[in-house]
Amino acid sequence: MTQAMTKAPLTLYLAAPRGFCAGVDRAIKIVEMALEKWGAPVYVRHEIVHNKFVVDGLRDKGAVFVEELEECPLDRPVIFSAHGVPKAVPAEAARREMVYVDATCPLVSKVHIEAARHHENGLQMIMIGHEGHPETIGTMGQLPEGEVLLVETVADVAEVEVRDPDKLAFVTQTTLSVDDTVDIVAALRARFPAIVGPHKEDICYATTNRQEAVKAIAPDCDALLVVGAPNSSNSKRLVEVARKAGCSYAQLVQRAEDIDWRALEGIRAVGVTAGASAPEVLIDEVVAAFGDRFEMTVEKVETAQENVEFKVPRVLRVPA
Ligand code: 10D
Ligand code: SF4
Repeated sequence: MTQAMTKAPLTLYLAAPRGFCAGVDRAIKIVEMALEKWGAPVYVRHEIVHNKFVVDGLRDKGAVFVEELEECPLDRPVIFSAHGVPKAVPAEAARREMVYVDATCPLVSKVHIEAARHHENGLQMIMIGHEGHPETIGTMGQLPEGEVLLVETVADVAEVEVRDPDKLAFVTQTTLSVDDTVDIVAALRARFPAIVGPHKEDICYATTNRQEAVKAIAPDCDALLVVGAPNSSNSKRLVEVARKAGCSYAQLVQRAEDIDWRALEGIRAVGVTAGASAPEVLIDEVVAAFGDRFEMTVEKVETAQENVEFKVPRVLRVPA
């Protein structure tokens, strides 16, 4: 006689906002519209956003992903990723007379402009960001080599050697942990009382909202999964935020196949969210995988509503 398997009950807290932000949405549209306008291949410098599923989908449509401008032929359009590029990159594309479209998120470009303005006003720049991340490279690359000092931690603030403590300004990466950044900014202001900067930091609305939503669900979750890629800064921060907010088992998963079901045995409540570069279909896939294994009740927990939209560059809005 076969025994009917009964599924264990599970509450799945679905965080909102989660997933795509306005900058990611715009960047993907830029590649799609460029393919429509110019046909394939269209080159993209760096992953347009940090998500393999998105990148693979665009590659299937004719996008070619490269890391350096030098890898692009002169006679095909090139798109710069949402994370931003050093000033030298569009300058070189223009020198080579290439057609290029900048998909840098307008909220990242805003930080570029801030950095340039402070520099013109004679202030030395400090950037709070993660070393080697393309956004950090892009923002630091708005000013001449060596002009921007990078700090990653409170400990770095104590070490940083500045030209003149009275002539300083700071900017930040847009995808940092809000809480960690409060401490770093406080350390900067304590050591350099004259430092000029944004009111708080340059973390964007999408990063802030996704972290807030995670904080709202994490204390009630036995486990929390963040749909996102291992190279996605904002997604990795969501895992850290979940752990700090009281959910010790918080993991990044790219897709349902990455879920470690053995580690989830016996859980009663799981949280699901997604980084700003993770498409909703992947979140649906993860939720459905829980539905297959548990008697699942989904509870949406919404801590903010978003209605931000960015236009694509004009060149793509006019016919070829
Ligand atoms: O690594 P990341 O969080 O900066 O980038 P991702 O592509 O995952 O998400 C979009 C965020 C951007 C483009 C930086 F603001
Ligand atoms: Fe723009 Fe923020 Fe999205 Fe980055 S995470 S692309 S800054 S909206």
